[in-house]
Amino acid sequence: MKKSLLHSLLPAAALLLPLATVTGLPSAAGAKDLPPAPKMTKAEFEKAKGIFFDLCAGCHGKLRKGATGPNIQPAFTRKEGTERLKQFITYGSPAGMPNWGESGVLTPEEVDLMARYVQQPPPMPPEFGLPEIMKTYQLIVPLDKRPKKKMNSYNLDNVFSVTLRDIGKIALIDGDTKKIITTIPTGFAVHISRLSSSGRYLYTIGRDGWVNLIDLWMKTPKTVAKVRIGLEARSVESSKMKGWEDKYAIAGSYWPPQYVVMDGLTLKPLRIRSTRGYTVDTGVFHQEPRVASIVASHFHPEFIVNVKETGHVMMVDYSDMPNLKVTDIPTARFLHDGGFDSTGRYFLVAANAVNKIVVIDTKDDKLVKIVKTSGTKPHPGRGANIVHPKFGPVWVTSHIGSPEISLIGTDPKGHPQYAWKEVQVLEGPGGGALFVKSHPKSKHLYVDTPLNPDKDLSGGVAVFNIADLGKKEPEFKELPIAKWANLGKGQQRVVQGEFNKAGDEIWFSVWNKKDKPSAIVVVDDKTLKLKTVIKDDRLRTVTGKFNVFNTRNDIY
Ligand code: DHE
Repeated sequence: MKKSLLHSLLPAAALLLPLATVTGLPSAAGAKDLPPAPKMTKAEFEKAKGIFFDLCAGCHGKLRKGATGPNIQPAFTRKEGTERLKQFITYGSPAGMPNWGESGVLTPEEVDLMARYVQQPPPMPPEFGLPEIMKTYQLIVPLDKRPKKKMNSYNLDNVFSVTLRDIGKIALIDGDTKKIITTIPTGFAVHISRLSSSGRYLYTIGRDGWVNLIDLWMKTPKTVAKVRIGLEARSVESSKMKGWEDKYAIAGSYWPPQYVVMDGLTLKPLRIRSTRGYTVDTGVFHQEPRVASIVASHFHPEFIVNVKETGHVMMVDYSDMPNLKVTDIPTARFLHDGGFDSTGRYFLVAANAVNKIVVIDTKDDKLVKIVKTSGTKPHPGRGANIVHPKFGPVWVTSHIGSPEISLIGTDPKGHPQYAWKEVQVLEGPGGGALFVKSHPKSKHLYVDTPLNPDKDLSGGVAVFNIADLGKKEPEFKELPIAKWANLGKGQQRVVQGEFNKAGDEIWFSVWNKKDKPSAIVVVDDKTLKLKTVIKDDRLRTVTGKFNVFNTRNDIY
């Protein structure tokens, strides 16, 4: 199948918006001569503030200065006016703004509310430092009360931690039997799960900043410690360097902009650091440089902390906790998500608003290259590592705002002529792509498009045969994942493929609204046929899935 451009699928209303709004470039001048903010009652303002936190702050920032999404401070929004903002909120945009109204997430009244809210000055959220964090800290099961050996018979390396986004839980699913082991209450809208290096402990981070530490050795795994490290967060990681396995954990927050290093076995906060500072290019002070992805180095006792709005990559050395050393690598602004190359030495992270991939050498602690991609807003998740028939080992990213899939050479020794270059651009099914996935044993590259407004595209997955990538215009096959799940009416979004430990099956979430069950579709990687659908009333708003073995070993 050939690509169908996202632009041709969008309602005219979204395309009528000024280019600047769609691309995220500021279009408005100063605040003077602006129309006044539309009226809102106090109750309306409070309701809208909650919706903004749940749906909008992630892309636009709490202070609305923009990152993945454009600046929507009153200087810009009041120029657009309520009616145009309503169209935008209803239909979304080609640059990745979801169609909140059209997809039924927001009612027409809520769309109107939000259009008026974003024209009011943004409220300043409170700080949340160590005293506030310590008040939330709970060591539920101390170390000496935990099992001395594994108390269950699960094949832990093939367990999946599954985000049940809007019900504030995760589900642990046995990858061998496909049965739910248990569901565990966590922070609201867990964003990711990460594993300790040994595979015994699971860390989750809620959008509301709660970190849960779950002991997988218990008869039925449960939370043994928890702490709230900020008011809004997306990332958590555990130390992976040899000799430091399971020793420390780190979590970064969007608000306040800070990261907290914790004891890996108890979550006791040890150090807290602000990320407020200056942008790498313009040198302007930023009040809200949010912590995006965090990974753990395999070469040094370091966490790699990516600061979004200012574009700094911080190599946080945890070997001497009282004298925490940080190597600051200036890169490009709006760092978001990323992952390692197949050797685990190079970390590739998307500076998504400027269409760039930043490559960090975690052995030499240096910036290697900043690679421009051909698409709009690269969004790799952790990316996918495949061996290309011509270019050798490459790392892959999809794009939120356009159909291009970029392949970047990652083998400076074996294929130096291709290293750190965009060596190929594949035409995917459309924009709205979030995650690519492969596995060292797989012959396929999978690309989802959950944010595409077209129901078939948001409900399907494109698969490229890696052997075909040497051809002139490689074509992809589309798998109708949402149809296979057969969840009934509505626009379900198929999101984030995740392989099992053996690398012979890939799981996709079919993300439904909260009042209806979601499902997980398991595909046989060899035949690309449906293997099974995991359905259960407990599976609500299923999004991310994290296989224990692949996550703890950075296999993707
Ligand atoms: Fe994510 C990873 C931030 C929206 C599902 N997401 C990440 C990471 C960041 C991030 C910083 C990398 C964490 C790391 O590796 O340490 N995500 C954001 C946002 O700011 C954004 C754009 C808006 C928001 O309000 O949160 C956003 N993300 C979403 C979703 O809407 C998704 C699809 C559903 C959901 O659960 O919220 C979603 N994000 C994910 C998933 C990962 C992720 C599943 C991990 C992918 C992986 O394979 O590691």
